Amino acid sequence: MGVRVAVLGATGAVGKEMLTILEERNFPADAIHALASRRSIGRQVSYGDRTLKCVDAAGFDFSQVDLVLASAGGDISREYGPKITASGAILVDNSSAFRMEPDIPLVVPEVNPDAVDGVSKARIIANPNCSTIQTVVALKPLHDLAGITRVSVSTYQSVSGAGTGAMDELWRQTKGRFVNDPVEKNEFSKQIAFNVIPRIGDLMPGGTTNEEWKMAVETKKILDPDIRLIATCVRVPVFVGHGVAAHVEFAKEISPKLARDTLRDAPGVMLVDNREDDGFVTPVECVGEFAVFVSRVRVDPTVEHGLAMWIVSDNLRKGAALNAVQIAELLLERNHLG
Ligand code: A2P
Ligand code: 11C
Repeated sequence: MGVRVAVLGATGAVGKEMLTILEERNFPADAIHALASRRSIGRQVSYGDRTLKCVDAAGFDFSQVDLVLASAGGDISREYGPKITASGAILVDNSSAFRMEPDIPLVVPEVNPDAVDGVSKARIIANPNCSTIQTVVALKPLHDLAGITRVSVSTYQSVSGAGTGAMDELWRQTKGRFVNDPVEKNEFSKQIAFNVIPRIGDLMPGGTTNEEWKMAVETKKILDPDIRLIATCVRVPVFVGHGVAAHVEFAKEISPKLARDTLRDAPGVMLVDNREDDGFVTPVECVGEFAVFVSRVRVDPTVEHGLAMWIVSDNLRKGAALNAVQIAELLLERNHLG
């Protein structure tokens, strides 16, 4: 039996990828609806070779669908979540609105697939933050092997993580530099073209940003509550693809060779670590790919059992839309849909 699906935020950077990936992976959709704001009524979005006309989410009857994949921001998810679940549909939500709710599973299928069975409580599954997803996919097999105790990450996050408006801002500022236009800032508080910004999300008391906080608490919820993680999250002038430099401490000895051999076979991971000048993956090379790429695995000699590595992935795909579609596939496999 097929599933009736709606994508909420279908005109957005992630929503468009959700539609593309549902089609690419032959998700058995009996019907598919593209929902956005009233601004987008009638706008066409691609679903494989077909085009769908967007409808206003506000007027949509959610009892027509079994599953909603949402990526329209936290406020919209909070507004529509109760309506969606009350109508009987399951919500897979890409925003941060519900991630830390105890009754709502936060799922990365390669890491904690069994958590999807918790969907019966609230009928919502939360999709984690993009930089968290790629980090835990790479860490999980190493944690199983040698017990991770602490992680320190610096992220290099592309502007698409902040949506279509942010991509447009990088483009405009970059172009503007060559024709001497003044720098206009709407999406980012500082210039992003030819610059890097060590602030993603709002600053919290104590000086951490909420993006950094999310990486720490989401990693605990998905992978292991005992793992301590400190992050510095940085926006870089890249359109798509997040990089993460991770320094990982283990309870037990783990050699780079064993780590590489393990990562080579790990689900969702592509090891590209050739120990030559170009033997690593950069963000532009992972655009459009499904995998989390791991490169530059090496000893961290400053701690007793430590490894350093570089982790990169398409933030719109594995970091968002692909992970959401994989959750939908899991829900289907485990008879939670239909
Ligand atoms: P719209 O294009 O109609 O504004 P991005 O993350 O790329 O910025 O995309 C945000 C997505 O969220 C878009 O699809 C946008 O639709 C959607 N969205 C924003 N506000 C609303 C709303 N009030 N109701 C439904 N969808 C919304
Ligand atoms: C970024 N990681 O790159 C953010 C986007 O909690 O889902 C995703 C924010 C979130 O800006």
